[in-house]
Amino acid sequence: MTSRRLFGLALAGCLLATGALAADPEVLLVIKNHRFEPAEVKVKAGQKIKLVVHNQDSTPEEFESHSLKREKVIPGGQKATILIGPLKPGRYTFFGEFHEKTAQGVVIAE
Ligand SMILES: [Cu+2]
Repeated sequence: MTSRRLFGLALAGCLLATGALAADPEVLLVIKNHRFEPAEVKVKAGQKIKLVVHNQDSTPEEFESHSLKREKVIPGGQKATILIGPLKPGRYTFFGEFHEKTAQGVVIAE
């Protein structure tokens, strides 16, 4: 096999690997002024989702959801990735445990 052909195969392998990663959709959630933006996140049911939570406040927040069975502290100014799903169709509420009065949101899987 020529080296050019080997290179071609390696490239095809990379593209396939990238495709596999892209299969888990990413949803960006921002925390700002102790609120989640957006407060309502729509996702596809039956699929794994990467929630990327960017805490733009200077204080830490804890993403917490009983229905999603997740909790994670995100320091001020930091990002955290939270893997959820695959979810059945429905509503999954979450909140910021450190600012529960204002930091409220819901993941809607459909
Ligand atoms: Cu907690």
